[in-house]
Amino acid sequence: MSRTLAIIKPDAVKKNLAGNIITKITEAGFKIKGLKMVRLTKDSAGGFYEVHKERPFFGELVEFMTSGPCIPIVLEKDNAVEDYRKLIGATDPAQAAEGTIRKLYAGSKAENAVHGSDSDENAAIEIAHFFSRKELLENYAD
Ligand code: 3AN
Repeated sequence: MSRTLAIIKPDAVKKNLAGNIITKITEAGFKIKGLKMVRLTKDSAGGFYEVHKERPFFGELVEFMTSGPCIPIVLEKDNAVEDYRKLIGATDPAQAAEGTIRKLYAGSKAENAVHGSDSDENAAIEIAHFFSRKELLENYAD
C-alpha cells in the first residue's frame, strides 16, 4: 500500500464538484485516510508550490490556490501516486484523456480542478503540509 495527496482545488469546490470528484476517486479503489477543507494563506500556498517559485505562473498559481477553500485528501492504494495521476489526467485538460477527472471537470491549465503528488517522496512532504501525524494515526484505527 502507498499514499498520495489529492487536493480538490478552489475552482472545483466553487463549482460544487467535490462530491463528484470524491466519487470518481473512491470508485477507482482509493481509500480516504484523511480529508479536510482549508483556506490556504499566501505563505502556505507558496510553500506548497515552492518547486514552481521561479516559473512565470507562480504568482497566478498562489492567487488561485488562495481564492477560496480547497479540500486536501490523503489517499491510499497500491501504486497510489501513479494510479491517481492516471485518474486525474494531464495538467492541461485539453490534453487529458477521456474519462479523467481533469477532462470532466477542469476549466484550464491553471484552474485544473485537482492536484496529485508526482512521487512517493513528494507525497510524504505534501501530506505533512496539511495533516499532522496524530490526525493520520487516528484515521488508521480502522
Ligand atoms: P500537475 O498539477 O499536473 O502536477 P505541475 O506540477 O506542472 O502540474 O503544475 C502545478 C500546478 O501549476 C498545476 N496544477 C496548475 O494549477 C499550475 N500550472 C501548471 N502549468 C501552468 C501554466 N502553464 N499556466 C498556469 N498555471 C499552470
